[in-house]
Amino acid sequence: MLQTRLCNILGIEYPIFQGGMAWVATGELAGAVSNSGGLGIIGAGNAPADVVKNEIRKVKQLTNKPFGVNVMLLSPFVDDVIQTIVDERVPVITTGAGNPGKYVSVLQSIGCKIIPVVPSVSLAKRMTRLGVDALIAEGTEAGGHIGELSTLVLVPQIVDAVEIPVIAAGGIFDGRGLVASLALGAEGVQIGTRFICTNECTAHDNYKQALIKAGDRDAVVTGRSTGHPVRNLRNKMTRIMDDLEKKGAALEEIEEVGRGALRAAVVEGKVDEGSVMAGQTAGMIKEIQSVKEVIDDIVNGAKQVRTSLSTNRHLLNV
Ligand code: TUI
Repeated sequence: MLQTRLCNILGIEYPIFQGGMAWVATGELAGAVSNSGGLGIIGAGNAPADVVKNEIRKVKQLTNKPFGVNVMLLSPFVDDVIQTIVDERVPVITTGAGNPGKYVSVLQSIGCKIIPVVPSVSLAKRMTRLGVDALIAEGTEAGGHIGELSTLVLVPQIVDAVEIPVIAAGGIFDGRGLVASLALGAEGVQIGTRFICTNECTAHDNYKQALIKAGDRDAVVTGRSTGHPVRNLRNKMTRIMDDLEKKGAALEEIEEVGRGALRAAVVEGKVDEGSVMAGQTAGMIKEIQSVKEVIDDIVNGAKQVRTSLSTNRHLLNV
């Protein structure tokens, strides 16, 4: 009932991707999402290839279903990570923070589906010319490194500009977000933040509790002045960054505050000094659930929204 072209291309039951969040999206989380009918994605972030290989092996232990690896193209280990993905015959790769052009032919040679994240129409068009399989249009509501346009305006413009399937990302939380994305012409969604607050996610409990406590305006952007805007939960670190930016501090000084800060928050639970990357949906998270409960809630919610739209009590004359 919720099947799209994307489900057929990738061999998945529901058109729901779990965002490949650095440090957060380990094999445990990705395996659980794939087992529940979505596409689980390992976040390679800045990890060396042997660490990524270990997470891939974990997913293969947990599931026989398709899964992906997100490659952050600014990583110093990117070449080795791509080689590991090829060696391990990973079925899907998503990419962020750059252009995956030079890896396309080797990935295609093993049948790996290539799905870049794009924050603009011009990049979407450029990526399509590389022969990629689909695109993730990520709005500024997302967590981590972000673009400028909101999902509501980015998705339909990219849908109109390309022929391949588009997956909407940024600000999507439940069945309402899934149906809204389909209405914009997307054929799937990517959800990151909500999957952090699951039993299967190995992030520190302090990180999960910070998300549960967060309100609607707590996921703020730092680093606009450096040209590398990042959305994280407001805390001591974001205030230090804001102060440095206001003072006009040197780029290196501002970026130094962020170095190692994501690991500190995710692994060590340092949610005051660390970087608690999160999207604007943080305010919607109320509890920790199992991955299956999250997926079932999104799918059942989407079915309910579709029914209520077709008998819409707000549109009495339609
Ligand atoms: O990649 C993301 N979000 C991320 S990556 C990340 S890991 C990290 N942690 C700490 C420090 C540094 C990195 C955390 N959050 N989102 C996908 C995304 N990609 N958003 C925007 C883009 C993008 C930007 C420019 C994609 C392509 C692009 O192309 C520029 C070019 O070179 O053509």
